[in-house]
Amino acid sequence: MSPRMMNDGGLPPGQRRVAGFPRFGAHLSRPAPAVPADPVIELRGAVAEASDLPIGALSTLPRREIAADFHCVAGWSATGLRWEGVPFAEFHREVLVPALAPGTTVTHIGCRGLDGWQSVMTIEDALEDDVLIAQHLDGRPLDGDHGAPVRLVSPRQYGHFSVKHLARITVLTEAPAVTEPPLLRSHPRGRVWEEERHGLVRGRLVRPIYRTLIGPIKFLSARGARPGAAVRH
Ligand SMILES: Nc1nc2c(c(=O)[nH]1)N[C@H]1C(S)=C(S)[C@@H](COP(=O)(O)O)O[C@H]1N2
Ligand SMILES: [Mo]
Repeated sequence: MSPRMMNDGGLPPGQRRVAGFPRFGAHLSRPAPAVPADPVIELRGAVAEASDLPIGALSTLPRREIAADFHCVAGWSATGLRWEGVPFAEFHREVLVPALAPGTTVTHIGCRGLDGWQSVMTIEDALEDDVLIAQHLDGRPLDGDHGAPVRLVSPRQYGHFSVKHLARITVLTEAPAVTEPPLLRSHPRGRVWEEERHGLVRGRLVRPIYRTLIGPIKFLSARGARPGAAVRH
């Protein structure tokens, strides 16, 4: 086992441990999106036919629990989280592959949350064995702050790949067009141990800039959090 797998307290380059697991992201001061009465994951893109998979169907798939640290690209890390859910690789094998249009070679997977947040992963990163469609965190069903009803968790990539409130998976056969302006361009893989923080600038050079964002974003995100949820120590 390599030292990085032992999770012996060593964090990836440029990361600092935070207490608990802050709610963080674009939702800022908005509360979490309402969970629909009958939540589904929409399957779109290079599938033979678009379809909506009821979240309940996940219970027919193999499940797994992992312990992992969570690393935001801005520089904070929450450590020792326990996620439980369906490995994305199982979902891919059991649900996505059978649904593909004939002759399709999948290169990327797009994910979208109920709040509109999106990410795109290479299929290689999506199929790592610790990528989950998670339904539980630390033994409890996911709450609104951390992605109810289900979220993606990809511990080897910066947090923005781990789409909360997962509502749509889009199967892609080529890399999506880059739409972000150069300064805001995220790295297409965002692997934490390689410090792939930014699409154009070396990770360690953007560290100080990203770090200045942690305070304000954490503050704003906490304003939309569940009452009393604030900090988990
Ligand atoms: N749907 C959705 N997913 C999201 C975000 C978001 O705003 N909305 N923020 C991302 C970012 S930048 C991070 S660091 C993590 C934060 O997860 P947490 O709020 O559970 O700590 O979620 C990621 N996934
Ligand atoms: Mo993040």
